Amino acid sequence: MSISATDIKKDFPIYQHLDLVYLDNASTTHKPQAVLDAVDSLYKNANANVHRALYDLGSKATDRFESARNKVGKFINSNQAKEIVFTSGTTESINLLAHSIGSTLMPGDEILLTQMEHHSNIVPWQLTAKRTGAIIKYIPLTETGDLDLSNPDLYFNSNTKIVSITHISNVLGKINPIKKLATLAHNIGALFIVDGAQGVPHLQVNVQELGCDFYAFSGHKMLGPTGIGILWGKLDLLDKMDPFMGGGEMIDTVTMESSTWNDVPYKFEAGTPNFAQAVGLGAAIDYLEKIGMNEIREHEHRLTHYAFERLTALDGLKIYGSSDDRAGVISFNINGIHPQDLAQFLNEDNIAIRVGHHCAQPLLSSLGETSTARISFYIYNDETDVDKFCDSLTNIRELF
Ligand code: C6P
Repeated sequence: MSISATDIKKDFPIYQHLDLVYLDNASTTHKPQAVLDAVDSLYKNANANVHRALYDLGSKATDRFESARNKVGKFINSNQAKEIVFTSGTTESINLLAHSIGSTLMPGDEILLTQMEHHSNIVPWQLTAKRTGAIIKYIPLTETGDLDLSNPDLYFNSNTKIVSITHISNVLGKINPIKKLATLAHNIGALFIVDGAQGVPHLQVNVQELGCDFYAFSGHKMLGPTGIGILWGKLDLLDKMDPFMGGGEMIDTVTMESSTWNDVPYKFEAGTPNFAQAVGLGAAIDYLEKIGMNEIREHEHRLTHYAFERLTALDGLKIYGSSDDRAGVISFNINGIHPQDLAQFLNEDNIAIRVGHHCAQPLLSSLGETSTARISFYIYNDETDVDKFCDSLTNIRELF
């Protein structure tokens, strides 16, 4: 069944009191009442520290927290719930990997990234490279904004130990060929990590079918609360890894001299976890599953196609990247209008878009830009939003 954005908007309190055209979903998404209720109910009815409190409230909180872990595991088809590590977001998930598997690298080992990565999938590896003497290489892009895989031997070689690539570019919206990249990485014995910040919210992700070793994503980009994210990893790999942070719950024993570690996933969850936010993420997954991830993909695909048609009809407007293999993200510039000015004028019409470098400066440099405007869709957007946005663009252009 196709999605009715008008009906969906009724589930989101923000649309009840704001007349808003929100086109900044790659940045963060709004929350349906069901997610707000789940967090509220946790605090009202089951608030106690998880895995520590030996009284009824503690059991209730732990049950809800672990049930959220189960839901996340099923949602991405993890083998077992233990493979789901709660973090604060994609950024922390990738830092965990860069710290933990990064510390096994030797001078001259190679880390392979791409030119379309978000800073969260560049900077942690730069810190690792600085610590270990490893070298970072980048797969470049073609003119259409796709990864240039015409000569993979240039990048995938026997020195490559880690390959870490975004599922979907947050600037170009390009959906990368993850299965193919996983095979290229595994053929040379490298670990394969996917930055799924823009993937899980918009596609039916099946980590086993994708063939990756690790997959990282954030709750707030998929209707969930801020402060909660996921690192999924294959159990045997997680088992072998050292912890990232030290503190409560991640240990088995502690003496004054040394410590031993708790089992996965707790080994990676030092301190009190964001359990209320995890429960909120569980509710977000329930909400998304009720709609259906394939329906969501279909809805965004149709909307993106429509926006492409309307935008390409405007003179002087340049869209970055071709329309093929694209999720609901479009970056563009208009001749003679700085993106910052554009955002301000659109804001006067209650239209929210993101402008700037989108935390992807190397990508922007490769496009020859320092800033672009970007629109990105989710389930509550429809053609009316695109029309209001394009009409406003046309008016702004006339002003300039
Ligand atoms: N991109 C955007 O407007 P966090 O902040 O940890 O939830 O996600 C980081 C991140 C990692 N990878 C990709 C591909 C991303 O798009 C993001 C977040 C937002 O594009 C905020 S900069």
